[in-house]
Amino acid sequence: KLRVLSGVQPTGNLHLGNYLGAIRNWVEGQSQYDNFFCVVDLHAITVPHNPKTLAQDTYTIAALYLACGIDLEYSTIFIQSHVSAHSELAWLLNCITPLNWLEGMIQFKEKALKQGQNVGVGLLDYPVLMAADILLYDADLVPVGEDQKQHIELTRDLVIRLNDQFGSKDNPVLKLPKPLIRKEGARVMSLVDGTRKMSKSDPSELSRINLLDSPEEITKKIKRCKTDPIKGLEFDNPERPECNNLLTLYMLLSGKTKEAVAAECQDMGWGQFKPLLTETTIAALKPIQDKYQEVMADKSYLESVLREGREKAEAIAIPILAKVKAALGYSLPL
Ligand code: AQP
Repeated sequence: KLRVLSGVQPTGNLHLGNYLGAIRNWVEGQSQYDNFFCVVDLHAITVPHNPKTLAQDTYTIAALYLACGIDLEYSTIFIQSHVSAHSELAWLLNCITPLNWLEGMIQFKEKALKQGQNVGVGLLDYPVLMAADILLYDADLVPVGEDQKQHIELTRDLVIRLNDQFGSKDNPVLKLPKPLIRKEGARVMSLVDGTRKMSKSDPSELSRINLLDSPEEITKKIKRCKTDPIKGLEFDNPERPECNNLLTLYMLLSGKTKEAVAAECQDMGWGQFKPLLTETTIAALKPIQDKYQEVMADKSYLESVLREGREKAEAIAIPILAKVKAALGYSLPL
C-alpha cells in the first residue's frame, strides 16, 4: 500500500475548511492506504501560543480525528512532539535549505505581515519542519488543502537536493512525496469575505464554522454571513465569490452533485437558501459532535490510541532518521 501522511495544527478550533479540505479526504481514502495522521503541535508554536491550553487543544484535535471517522484499522494517530525525530530531522534539513526558498513562501509572508515585529525564526522554518514530518515516514502522498501545495513543492525540492548531494541515483536517501489535493473543498473561503480562506486564526469568529459549533452558533453565523444582492444562485461566477463558496459548502455537506445543486438553487434567493444551508450543516456535523463527546468521555482510551500511535510512528521514523544521518556522514552513537 502507498503511505499517506498529513496533519493539522492545534492552533484553535477545527473548522469546515480543515474538514472539507483535508480530514474528510483522509477518511474517504484511508482504506486504500497505510496512513499516518499527526497533530502538529510543534508547528503550533510558530505563532504566539497559550501554554495553558496547548495540551488540551492537541487532545481535542486527536479526538476530532476519531470523531470524523479516522479508523485505527487503517490509520495511525499520533502527536508530533511525542516523536523527537521530527525536530532532529528538521535541524538536518535546515542546514541544506537555502534561506531564500523560505523567504519566498506565501504563508510565511502572510503570517509574518500579521505579526509585525514579533516574527520568530520558527515561522520562517515552518515548511522545513513540515518536510521532516512527511519525509520521516517515506510518505508517498500528502492529502492537504490548496494552501499547503507550495510547502509540499518545497519538500520535493529538498528531497531532490538532499538526494543529489548525499545519495546516489540507485540509492536515494529520501522518497519524493506528492500532494493529494481534491478540487472540491480544497479552498473553503471565509463567511465574511469570499476572497479570503477560512482560517482558525481569523480574528472574526463569524468568519468560520467550527466542527464543534452548536446549532445556535451555526444558525447565527450563516444568518450573518456575507452575500450579494443578486437573485438566483450560481457556481463559478468570479464576481460572486461568496455565492460560489456557500453553494460549494452546501454541495459538499449535502453530498449532492454540483449539477443537482446548481439546478436546485438557480432560482433561489438568499432568504430561501440560508435556512437550507443551516439545516444541512447542522445535520452533517451532528454525528461528528456526538462521536467527539463519546471519545472525550474516555480519556484513557484516547491516551492509549496516542501511545500506540507514537510507538508505530517511531518504528518507522527512527530508522529513516538514522539513514539520513548516515548519509550526511554522522558516526553512530557509542
Ligand atoms: N480554508 C481552507 N480550505 C481548505 N482546506 C484548508 N485547510 C486549512 N484551511 C483550509 C487545510 O487544513 C489542513 C490543516 O491546516 P493547518 O491547521 O495545518 O494550518 P492552516 O493551513 O494554516 O489552517 P488554518 O485553519 O488557516 O490555521 P491557522 O489560522 O492556524 O493558520 C491543511 O491540509 C490545510 O490545507
